[in-house]
Amino acid sequence: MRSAKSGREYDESDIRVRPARTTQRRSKDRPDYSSLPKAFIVQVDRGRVLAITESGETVTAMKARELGKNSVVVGDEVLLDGDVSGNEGTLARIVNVKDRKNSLTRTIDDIGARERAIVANVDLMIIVVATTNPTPRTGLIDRALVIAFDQAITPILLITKCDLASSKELKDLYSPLNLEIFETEDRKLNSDIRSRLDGNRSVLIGHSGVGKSTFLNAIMGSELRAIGDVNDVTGRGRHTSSSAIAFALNKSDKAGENSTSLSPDSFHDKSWLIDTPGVRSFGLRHIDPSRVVGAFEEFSEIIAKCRKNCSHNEPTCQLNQWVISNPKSATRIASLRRLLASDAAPSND
Ligand SMILES: Nc1nc2c(ncn2[C@@H]2O[C@H](COP(=O)(O)OP(=O)(O)OP(=O)(O)O)[C@@H](O)[C@H]2O)c(=O)[nH]1
Ligand SMILES: [Mg+2]
Ligand SMILES: [Zn+2]
Repeated sequence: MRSAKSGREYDESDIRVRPARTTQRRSKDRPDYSSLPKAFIVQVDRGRVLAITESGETVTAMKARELGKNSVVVGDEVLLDGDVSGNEGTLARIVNVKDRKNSLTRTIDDIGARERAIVANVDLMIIVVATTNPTPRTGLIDRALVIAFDQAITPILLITKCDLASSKELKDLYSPLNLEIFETEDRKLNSDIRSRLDGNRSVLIGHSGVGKSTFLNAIMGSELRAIGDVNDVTGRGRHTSSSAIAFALNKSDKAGENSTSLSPDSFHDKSWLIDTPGVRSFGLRHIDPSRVVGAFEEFSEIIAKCRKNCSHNEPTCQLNQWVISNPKSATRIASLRRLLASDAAPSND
């Protein structure tokens, strides 16, 4: 920047010379990766990583040590070194992970102190909830919505097992939100949501046993993923799927031709559907309370009338009046208050 007080006027040489020196120094530290092949991560299973290259090869890869633990997740775009032929017995090396546009993390312990990324770079988050078996738990849905809002992922609600019980309660609760809701019955494919997947990278999220893998199989028209039953005693799923995996989709008007292979022509142009293991909870640590409130957009007009710095859980909070005349929103308001009060620590609700 030019300063009137400086001893002399700056000229072009000041601009050119200094940056050139730093660039030179930097390129010595950082290897030039520009010619390395790009790839898309489709599976990470106990250290074994599968990637798809731009030319459509499925490659087994390992992470370069300097990338660190848990540095590569499904949905990551990476650069590969070494043997990228995809031939039997070959191993490529992941040397660089592109900055993520977003990611989803889940808690991996009971107190929620530890979180681990499970997927990255997604456009749609399909929050899967069953009408029954397992019993719907709205706490998880609300947490997922907060994360979707925070990470700029479009959320969609998919209500499964509508053949077993009515979806009315769930729909009443979530239809005031600006949220697309789809239903499936008796494990059958829902063609509306199928076309919604076109052009997107979508991830299925939900408790164990809600039917994520069943839905993926219906979409793919093939039993690609193992399906588990729901335990009669606990009413919970059995954590059948143990790792996340991405499948390439054809356009919905060519859905019948979905290939069961993992190899698309180019990963950039493909629609992807990612199945994940059932989550116990999502941590909301690192999410600012104002972002939590932002995810409850159906209350934004009411909350705008609250006093400045309202905790939204105090006598003058505008939500208190609102809930009296809108009793149906009581569950969501309670959920918002729980999330704010818990300082966004996870729970198993
Ligand atoms: N009646 C009925 N059962 C369903 C439906 N969708 C899934 N199921 C059953 O629900 C059970 C669990 O399905 P999965 O697809 O394994 O559930 P998941 O969400 O992948 O579970 P995890 O992999 O453990 O996270 C299976 O017995 C399915 O057959 C449905 O629409 N109706
Ligand atoms: Mg599953
Ligand atoms: Zn308030």
